[in-house]
Amino acid sequence: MNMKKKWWHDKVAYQIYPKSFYDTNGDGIGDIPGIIEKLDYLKDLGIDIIWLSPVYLSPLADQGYDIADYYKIDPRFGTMEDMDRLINEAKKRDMYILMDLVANHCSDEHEWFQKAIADPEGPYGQYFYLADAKDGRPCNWRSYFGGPCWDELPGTDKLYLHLFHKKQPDLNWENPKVREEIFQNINWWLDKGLGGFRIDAIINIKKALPFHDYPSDRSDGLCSVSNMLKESQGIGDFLQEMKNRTFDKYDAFTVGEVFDAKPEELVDFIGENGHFSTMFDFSTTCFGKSPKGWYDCQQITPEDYKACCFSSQRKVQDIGFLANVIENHDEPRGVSHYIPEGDVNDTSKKMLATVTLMLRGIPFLYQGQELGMENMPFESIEDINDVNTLDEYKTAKAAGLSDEAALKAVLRYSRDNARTPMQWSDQPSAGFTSGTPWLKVNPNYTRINAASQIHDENSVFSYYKALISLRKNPLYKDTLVYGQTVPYLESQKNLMAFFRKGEKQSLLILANFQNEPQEVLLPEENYQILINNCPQLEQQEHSLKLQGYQAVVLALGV
Ligand code: TEU
Ligand code: CA
Repeated sequence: MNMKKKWWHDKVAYQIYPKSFYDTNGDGIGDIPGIIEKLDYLKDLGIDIIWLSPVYLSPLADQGYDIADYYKIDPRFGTMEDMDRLINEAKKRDMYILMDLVANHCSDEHEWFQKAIADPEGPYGQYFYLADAKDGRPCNWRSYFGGPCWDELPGTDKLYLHLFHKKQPDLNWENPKVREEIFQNINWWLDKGLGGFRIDAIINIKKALPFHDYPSDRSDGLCSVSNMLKESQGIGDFLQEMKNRTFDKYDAFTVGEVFDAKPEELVDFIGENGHFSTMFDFSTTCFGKSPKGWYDCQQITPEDYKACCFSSQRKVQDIGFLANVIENHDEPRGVSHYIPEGDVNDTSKKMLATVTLMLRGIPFLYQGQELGMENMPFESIEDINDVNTLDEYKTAKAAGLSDEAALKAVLRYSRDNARTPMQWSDQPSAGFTSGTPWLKVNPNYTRINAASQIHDENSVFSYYKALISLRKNPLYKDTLVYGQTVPYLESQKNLMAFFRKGEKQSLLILANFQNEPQEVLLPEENYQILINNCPQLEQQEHSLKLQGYQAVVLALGV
C-alpha cells in the first residue's frame, strides 16, 4: 500500500501519569520537574513521544480529567514555567510532548460552569446541557461512573448532563462558542511547541438529540450510554472542523481515545485525511466487557488475545495506523491481565512486549510497563481511590456478591492497579517520593524497579530497549513500520505468529503464549535470529521448539 509518510509513523510513544511518576518536592505527588529529571531515562529507553495525562488546574475528582482552567497548570504538578521548560528540554532531546485534550467535559469548578449556575438563562447556560427539573430527567442514561447522568444544577431549578462524574459536566459542542473556546485553547498550547494531543473520551461529544430513553439494562432502570453512541450521527463535522482549525496548521500528532466507533468510520477517523493521526486499539482491553459491570466480565485467553490483535491489524492496515497498548491509566497492568495467573514472569512479560512492539502500529508504552510492573495486591476497598472502581464495587454488591467476591472481581480491573507510584528503586516508597505517596506503592518494588534493571542486560527494561532499537534499526525499520502483518499458523493453539512483510524483506515473529513448550514449523530454512527472550533456541531441521513463553524475531531468507 502506498501511504504518504508522516513524521510520527516511526515513533515510539510513552504515557506518563504525572501524579505517580516522580515527586521532586516530597509532597507525595509526582510533578513536572520530576518528569524533566527523568527525560534522559526515557530517551535511553528509545522514547520519542511523551503523552502526559492531564496536569491542568483541577480539583482532581477524576485525577485531572476534570479541568477547572485549561490555561493553567495545577500547582500540585508545578508551574507554567515548568511546563515550558519540559517542552524545551524534550525538544533538545528530539522528543515531543503531548498533552491530554479533555474537551467532552470540564470541571464543575470551571468558571463557565460557575457562571451557568449563577445565570442558567445567560450565555454560559448554553455551554452545557441544561434541562428544566420540573420535567424530570430528559433521559435514562447511566453515567460511566454510576448513577443517572443528570444532576441538579446547584441552587437552580435546572438539571445538567454529565456522562462521567457529577463533577464533570458535559460541554455542549452544538454551541459554536464552545467549539471556539476549545480551538483557541488547543492553538494556544500548540503555539508553545507541543507535539500534539491525546484526545480524551472524544466519541461522547456528539449526542443523539433530542435526549430520549433507551431500554434499561440493569435493575437501576438506567441504560448504557453506548445506546446513544450507536445512534448519534455527525461527529465527523465537529472533528474535521477541529482538525482544520487547529492540528493541521501545526502538523501536530493526535491520538484519539475512541470507544464505540462505527467500524465503517475507521477511514474517517484515521485514514489519509482522517480526524486524527491515529487512535488506540482497544480490542484486547475491551474484550469480554459485560453490560452488567466488571464483576461479570469474561476473562481473556491467549487465543482471544491473538484473535483481537489480528482482527485489528487486518481492519486497519490498508487504511492507516492504530496505536498499540497493553495497558494505560484506565486498565489493569497488561502482564497481570493477559498472562494467566501463575505464569507471570520475566519471560512471559518479554513475550507480551515482543508481540506488542512488533505488530504494525504506533506503540504506546505506559509508565512502568518497561519494568514489567504488575497489578497491586490491594487488600481492602479502603485502599482504592478511583471513582470508577468504587462504583463498580457498589454494582457488584448490588448484584448480590459478597464483600469478598465483589472486591476480588473489581480488583482484577481496577484503574488503580496502574496508578500506583512508578518503581524507581528499592529505596523507601520505591524512590518515587521522599514523603508519603498519595497512593500506596506496590510492595513488589524491592524486586521490580528501574535501578536494578537499567544495567542488567537480562532485565525486562533492557529487553524493551532492544525491541525499540530493532524498530529503529535502519536495516529493519521500514518493514517494522510499514510492512503488512500477515498471520502465520493462525490456528495453532496458543501460538501467536505473524510475518511483517516489507518491500524487500520478511520478518517472522513467533510467540509461544503458554507455559508448555511447543514446536513451530518454519516457512524457510534460512533465517537470522534478531531477538530471543530466552537464553537458548532449540533449532530443528524444519522447525523450532519454543520453550514456555519463548518469543523470537527472525529475519527470513538470510
Ligand atoms: O476515559 C474514557 C472512558 O470511557 C473511561 O470511562 C473508560 O471506559 C474506563 O476508564 C474504563 O475503566 C477517559 C480517561 O482515560 C479516563 O481516565 C477518564 O476518567 C475519562 O475519560 C473521563 O475524562
Ligand atoms: Ca510533588
